[in-house]
Amino acid sequence: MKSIPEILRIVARTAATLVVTTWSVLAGQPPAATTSQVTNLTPINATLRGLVWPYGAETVAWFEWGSSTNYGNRIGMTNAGSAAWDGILIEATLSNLVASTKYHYRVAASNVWGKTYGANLVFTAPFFAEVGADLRVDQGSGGRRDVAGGTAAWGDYNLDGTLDVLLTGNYTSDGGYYGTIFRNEGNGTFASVLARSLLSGVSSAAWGDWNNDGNLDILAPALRGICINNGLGAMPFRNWQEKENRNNV
Ligand SMILES: [Ca+2]
Ligand SMILES: [Ca+2]
Repeated sequence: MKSIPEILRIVARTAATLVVTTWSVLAGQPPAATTSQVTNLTPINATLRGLVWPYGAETVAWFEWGSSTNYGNRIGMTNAGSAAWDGILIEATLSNLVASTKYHYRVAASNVWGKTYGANLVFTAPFFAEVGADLRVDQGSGGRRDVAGGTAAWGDYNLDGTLDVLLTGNYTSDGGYYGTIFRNEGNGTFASVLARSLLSGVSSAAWGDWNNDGNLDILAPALRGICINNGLGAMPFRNWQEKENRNNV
């Protein structure tokens, strides 16, 4: 639909006053487009955002992106409608980015009157992203407790392809000893899998498959031995053995 390129001015007179009311009526023109900052930025993903004003004519919008202002890629082709005055939010998510790499992008929009590009913006895919994992101990009604003074080690104890966390230390609230495994749920969260603490004292700890059965075991000096992983699933500690270190392990 083409718009009408003119300004209407309506004049009315009452007995006492002269009233002038002005309506601006859309002139046929290309859309407006403003590139916005990316959101949900991780080492491999980023959500591109932009605002598009169709100015009353059917408009399509998309993003152009790449490692330079030559862009070279398009994503998110979207029908932005034909709103007269409202800005339309356009989003598209990039994936398979390369960490620590700088990217350029801009939003683009086109209608029957022409094409418009938003400003070029840049972002850098970070090396690391905060996943918000909470590795404190859930004490139920007592809330979560912080741990300090120990160690943390990665290891895939349940062989599901995601690294789990072995965490030791002491509670900052009362100094009590702490040691447990957090299972990596694969969605940015971790679940504590031990019914009780591994430790009877503050200790360093490390994973290692001491008996070569394919299951990672735990070495922690405070255990006075090795905690053997029998590979029995989600609550392994109940079925693990604490192997005393008396020169016969
Ligand atoms: Ca795992
Ligand atoms: Ca083992």
